[in-house]
Amino acid sequence: MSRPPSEAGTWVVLSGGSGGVKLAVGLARLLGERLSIIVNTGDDFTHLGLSISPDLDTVLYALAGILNEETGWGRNGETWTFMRALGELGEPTWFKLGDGDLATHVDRTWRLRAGARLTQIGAHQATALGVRARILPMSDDPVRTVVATDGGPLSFQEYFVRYGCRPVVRATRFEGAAAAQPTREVIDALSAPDLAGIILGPSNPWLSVDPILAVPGIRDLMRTSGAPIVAVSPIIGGQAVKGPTAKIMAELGLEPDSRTIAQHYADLIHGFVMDSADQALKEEIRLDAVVTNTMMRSLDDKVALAQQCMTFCRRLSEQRLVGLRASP
Ligand code: FO1
Repeated sequence: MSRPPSEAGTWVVLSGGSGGVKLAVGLARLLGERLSIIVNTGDDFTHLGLSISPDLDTVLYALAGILNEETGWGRNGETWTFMRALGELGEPTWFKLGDGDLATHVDRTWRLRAGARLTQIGAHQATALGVRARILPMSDDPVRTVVATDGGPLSFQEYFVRYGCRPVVRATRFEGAAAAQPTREVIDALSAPDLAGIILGPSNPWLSVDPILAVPGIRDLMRTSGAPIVAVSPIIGGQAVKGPTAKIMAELGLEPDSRTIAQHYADLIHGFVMDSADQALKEEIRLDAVVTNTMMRSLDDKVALAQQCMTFCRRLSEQRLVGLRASP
């Protein structure tokens, strides 16, 4: 707990494929190579023989400035010749792979088969596309999110893309997590002597952040890092900005609001960031909380929220230093 109360140093953000990515873009603008993004790989799957890592792809494209902002996945200016030709062959077309995007998956697939680690491939692709922040898969070992629905278990991409999040969710599990190890790059990022803060991005806690926290060792590394940990709520006024977070919360019997998100992370975080629309809930959150605009429409919004999170972490560090000095 003896971190310098400063925005200098290194920072970590945990991200899935939607809100967390936007915050990562803002943080990367401010921090460049001083930012490590630990990315969920529970959504990964093998499709048509290709190793697809959707959240790594989305983070990569967003930080490289080539993300299709309309869909929130895939590359902008994409063409679809491959998908049309695939359809003509009678092959499955429910999961759309654009022509440019295809290169990312082919590159990942052949490199994995040649013995490279997912982390090394991510670093290679990030460097190739001019990204300075470190994009780190949570593990090089396979972890697969399975969504238990009323109609039976579904792999994540079947639930999310093929069935459009329509099935009613009863539980989630992360197959392979218990045997997975955090990579040495993740361990290094979370145990860096100059680590100034850890931010849980506004991604879906149940589908995107929990798989990261399920990798043995990651929670403990976060706790023992001594760095302040803050979470940003993905829920604004009872609604998810994008995706099925609020729907899943209701299906799991939870109140879809920021208070529930804060409770979900309560044993791990020191501070909570919530939207101004939820100001009325602040008193009910038993954590140090910052109320601000968390809706990230523009790059300015992303940078502003990133700055707020960093300032919040700095304040939490200062308070803890003061607390330490005051204690006998
Ligand atoms: N999401 C969709 O809703 N439909 C798609 O066809 C689709 C294709 C796709 C291809 C590559 C990739 O990296 C991501 C893709 N996504 C697609 C997004 C993705 O599957 C989900 O948004 C994430 O897994 C949730 O974070």
